[in-house]
Amino acid sequence: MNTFLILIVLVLVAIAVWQMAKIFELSQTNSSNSEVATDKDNKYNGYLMFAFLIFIYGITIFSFWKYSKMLLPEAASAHGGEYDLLMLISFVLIFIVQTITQALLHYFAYKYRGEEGKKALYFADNDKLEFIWTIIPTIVLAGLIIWGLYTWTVITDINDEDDPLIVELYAQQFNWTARYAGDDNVLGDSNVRLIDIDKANILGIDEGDTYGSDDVIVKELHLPVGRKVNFKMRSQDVLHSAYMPHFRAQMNCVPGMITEFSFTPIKTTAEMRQDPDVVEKVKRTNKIRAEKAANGVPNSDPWEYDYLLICNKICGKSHYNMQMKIIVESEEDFNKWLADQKTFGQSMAAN
Ligand SMILES: [Cu+2]
Repeated sequence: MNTFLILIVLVLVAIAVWQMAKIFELSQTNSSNSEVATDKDNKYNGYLMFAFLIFIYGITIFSFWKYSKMLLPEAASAHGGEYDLLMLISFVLIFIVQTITQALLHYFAYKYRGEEGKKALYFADNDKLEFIWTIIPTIVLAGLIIWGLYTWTVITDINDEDDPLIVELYAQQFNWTARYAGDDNVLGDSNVRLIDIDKANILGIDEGDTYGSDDVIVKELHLPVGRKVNFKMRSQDVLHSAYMPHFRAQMNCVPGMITEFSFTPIKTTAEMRQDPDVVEKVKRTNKIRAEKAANGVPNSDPWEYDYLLICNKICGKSHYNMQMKIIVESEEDFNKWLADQKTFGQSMAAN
């Protein structure tokens, strides 16, 4: 704190000295007014414009080269492909327009730099120019927006067609719990007021509701590949967001209401681990981990890729670690796994 105060005082003193020097300079009536730019200054600044253009192009190329590998691998959900295409087209358009307009902007700043005797041409308006720069962006943006709205409508259309699997995602500071609807595929009623930790009723399921007795509560999300899943999100405390980046899925979890999202996983965890991008990422990560392990840093064992459900709303101090593993497997493996889990009715009877 002391260092900070001293720093502020030093900065303020420096500003005061600078201001006083300026006042002194202005008070000298016979000076040659060196504040007005000469042709040489303007030319110099014109070249600096080009230097800046090269700098932003350079940093763009560098970012592509260095960070492209950080992007998510190919989408693992049925709707993910179209979502990614929309994103890609938007980025490509922005990239092209940005590259051209930046070049023009900096070139004209150089070309029409201040020069002795040069006077700006004045005209009030130019219908043709205004028409072009209004119509082209209107058509392009309208196309993107209409396509985006259509995609959004398709992705967020939650319906019960094709016999979806019903899964509840329950968020609380700072973990996730999943609940399967059981044999009847209907979730039992629930309410936070019914939460009874002593009886392990952590989700507040209504014991009197017969739909709830076959529900299955788990801490690891398993999904059958190729089957549509309808998620119903709840939150116990604050705003959370269920984010499943590999499936291009995200939905806020809001206390007091049920929100929904639906998608069909199309790649099993085993298949995703074979994806060239994922293989590369695992290799890179494990190289760093091996170096850390060699230096005795704890928790540096080799990492194996898994799908994740993470929280995407800053919900408190352990938000960063609010995650749940997702395993996508064959329908057969999934059914076997689910049959091994205890139902809500069974665990209530046991308590
Ligand atoms: Cu959270």
